[in-house]
Amino acid sequence: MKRREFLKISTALGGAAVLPSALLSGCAAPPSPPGSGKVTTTPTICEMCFWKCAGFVHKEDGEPWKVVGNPEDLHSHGRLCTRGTGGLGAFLDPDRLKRPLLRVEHKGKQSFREVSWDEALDYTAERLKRIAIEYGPESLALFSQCVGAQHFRHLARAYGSGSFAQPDYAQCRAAREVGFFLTYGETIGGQERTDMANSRCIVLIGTHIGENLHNEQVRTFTEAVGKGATIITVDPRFSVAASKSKYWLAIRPGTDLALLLAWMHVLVTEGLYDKDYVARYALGFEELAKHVAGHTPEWAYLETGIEPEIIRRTAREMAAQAPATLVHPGRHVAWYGDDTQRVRAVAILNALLGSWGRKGGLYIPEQVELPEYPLPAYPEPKTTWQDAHGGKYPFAYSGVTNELIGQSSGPDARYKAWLVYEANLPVSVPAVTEQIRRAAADLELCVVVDTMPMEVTGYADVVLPECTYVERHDPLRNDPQRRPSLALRVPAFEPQYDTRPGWWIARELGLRLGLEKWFPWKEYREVLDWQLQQVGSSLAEMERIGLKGFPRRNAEYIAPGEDYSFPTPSGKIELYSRQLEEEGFDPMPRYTPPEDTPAGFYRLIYGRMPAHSFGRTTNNPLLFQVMPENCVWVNSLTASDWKLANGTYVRLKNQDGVVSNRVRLRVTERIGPDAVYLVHGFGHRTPRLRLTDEVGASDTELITHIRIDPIMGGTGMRSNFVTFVTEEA
Ligand SMILES: Nc1nc2c(c(=O)[nH]1)N[C@H]1C(S)=C(S)[C@@H](COP(=O)(O)OP(=O)(O)OC[C@H]3O[C@@H](n4cnc5c(=O)[nH]c(N)nc54)[C@H](O)[C@@H]3O)O[C@H]1N2
Ligand SMILES: Nc1nc2c(c(=O)[nH]1)N[C@H]1C(S)=C(S)[C@@H](COP(=O)(O)OP(=O)(O)OC[C@H]3O[C@@H](n4cnc5c(=O)[nH]c(N)nc54)[C@H](O)[C@@H]3O)O[C@H]1N2
Ligand code: SF4
Ligand SMILES: [Mo]
Repeated sequence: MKRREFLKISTALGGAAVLPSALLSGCAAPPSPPGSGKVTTTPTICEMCFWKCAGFVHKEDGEPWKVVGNPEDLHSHGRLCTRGTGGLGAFLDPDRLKRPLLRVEHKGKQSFREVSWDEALDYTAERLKRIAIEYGPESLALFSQCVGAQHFRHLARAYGSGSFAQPDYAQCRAAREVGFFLTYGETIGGQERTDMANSRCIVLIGTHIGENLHNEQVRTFTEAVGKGATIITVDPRFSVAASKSKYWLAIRPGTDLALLLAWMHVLVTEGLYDKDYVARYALGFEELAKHVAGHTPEWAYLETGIEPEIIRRTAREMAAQAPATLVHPGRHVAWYGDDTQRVRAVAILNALLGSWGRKGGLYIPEQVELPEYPLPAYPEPKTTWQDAHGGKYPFAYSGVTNELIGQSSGPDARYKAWLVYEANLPVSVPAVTEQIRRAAADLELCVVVDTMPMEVTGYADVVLPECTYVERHDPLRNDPQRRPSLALRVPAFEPQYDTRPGWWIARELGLRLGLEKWFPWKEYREVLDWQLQQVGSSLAEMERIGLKGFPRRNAEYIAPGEDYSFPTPSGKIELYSRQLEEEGFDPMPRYTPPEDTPAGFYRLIYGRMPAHSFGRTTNNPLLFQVMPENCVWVNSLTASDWKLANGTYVRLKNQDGVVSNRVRLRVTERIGPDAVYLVHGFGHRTPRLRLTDEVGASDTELITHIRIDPIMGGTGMRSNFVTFVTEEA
């Protein structure tokens, strides 16, 4: 076959685009009130985002009815968000992948052919075997996310690969984890250990809770607001959280570190920090005091645009409520390329307030001690993702997507095969369009396991359609949290069409690759039951209750005056980081101003909205109805300069000349005149997503410039500027 062309899965393969009438609001009234038939409930874990709420799928007379939260679950507190409630839309989406697809070439033209599972799996395994012989198993790169990623990580490790990467590392929260790890010896974790329900003061830096809709985060934030906590929101945009705040600090984008240093300056110079906590637990206070001495609020004003008096007043409010003051660690922190240092400043500020390990600050989470199913050790790969980094990013704890993608083409390509599970790389990893194209042309094999015909499938040789989360078993959820618990996902429905669960796909590939000793079980249920038996439960019990709580072993807070050791090299909170210094980085967070905005351009910022998760839900027929397109937020002064009217369509053009799809204008005072805002996840370009193809603008396409964090490889994505193209829009 000639070089791999980007293929859009054609509509012809998919069948008619008829939505089940029950999904269309206002259509045929149900024959009887919901719930009056025979109702069955099955435990599930929501897969509509990464938060993993436990819940139940309700069927009525065998038909899908609704998904609800499990009241025992701290992630959800019994309530699912908009997207979780729309979860059945993923199951019912008529545009789902339905059968395995194989890239074929006929008379020089490439297309996908529907094939049997045997043909797709035999083909994949045969290629993988050849690749292992010719290039070594290390030449396989795995991109995978979410709960089901474990099945494919297991397969890849048994095969002999050691190269793993995922967009929720470099494009998401990794700088936060590294920043906190360097300071406290522990990360924040996928389920933030924030004790907001008990906070009396919460500081949100960027993080836009309420639009960013992780259930427990929203619930505990709301509880704090309800109890009258002081909320301080730092955001160039008047976010939903800003609207609940006593202080909205409309910061100049990219200058947050200046504000953080000035806050520390106030706490230190006014003696408002927690002296006992710092003396007892922290190392490097003297150096910190020296470092922040020059960072006065007056200095920060020139950088941030926030008045010195407001900086002082907010610092004093934080101190007044400490240690029940939480400076929220944020989540998506891949902003400006100095993100580990900015997050380090957040970590240090929390230490000055004495809030780590304290009620109302950051509590100490625990998880269940759950044994792994006994299996032989994996082969030791000769090279791993660390070699792909080539000595860069010394504090990385996972592969950086961009590096692995970049090393998948050309004569010296490190990677010859890709296995992609639940990651839409062309949409989730900005600024690599060309590298993805080159990789796709050069790879010996590209396998994509997905539920939808997303952009990433266009680069595949083989597309393996996974059934949706309500049709499968998956690994037990065992997240570190306030009260340890295990949660289970079991299928509520048989896999529809010719789709299969991830565990089955991984196992079938494993058997064909001669890796049967790593797959001694027939059904994943056996693994789940074995694990549950070890902790005094069983699959039968969990199939009934869905979630089981376990007692904590240790306290969730550090007691006042407790002799407590932190898992850092010094055993202390490292305000001054020798670890960074030894690798040649600034031991204290040092501020560098952002670049100037070119004349006639506006900084592109982006974020979330409650109805959607990234690009994965925009075609969901239920959620599409809630929010069918995104719009671009533009300040009214900017709009009047450009003579742009609210509600009309424009295109955005970035500093490199890339032009977006048409996108509707939202003229508003809620954003300053120096930036524009887009909700991420729209602007799909794949006709097989029939509701959402070409609808709205893609922030990813406009993010052609990234700033890489030298400490851990995070890809700062907020150094892009756009202007308006108004003709024919
Ligand atoms: N509904 C919904 N909820 C989600 C998700 C989803 O897809 N949909 N995704 C989840 C995931 S994985 C993540 S990582 C989180 C992401 O959610 P967050 O961690 O909250 O994301 P951020 O990028 O921190 O926040 C975006 C906000 O930052 C502001 N901002 C832009 N530039 C700057 C700046 O220079 N300084 C400051 N202070 N603020 C700035 C924007 O105006 C916007 O309000 O959301 C999670 N929750
Ligand atoms: N431009 C830009 N880029 C970003 C962000 C941004 O705000 N702007 N946010 C970043 C952040 S914070 C994150 S966490 C990442 C998220 O990155 P991704 O997780 O890659 O984002 P999604 O668009 O949700 O893509 C998930 C893919 O999984 C598929 N999928 C959904 N459910 C299943 C399933 O059950 N099984 C299988 N096999 N596949 C499934 C979807 O169809 C889709 O192809 O993106 C990052 N990239
Ligand atoms: S926060 Fe919403 S989408 Fe995410 S897991 Fe929970 S219910 Fe599902
Ligand atoms: Mo994320």
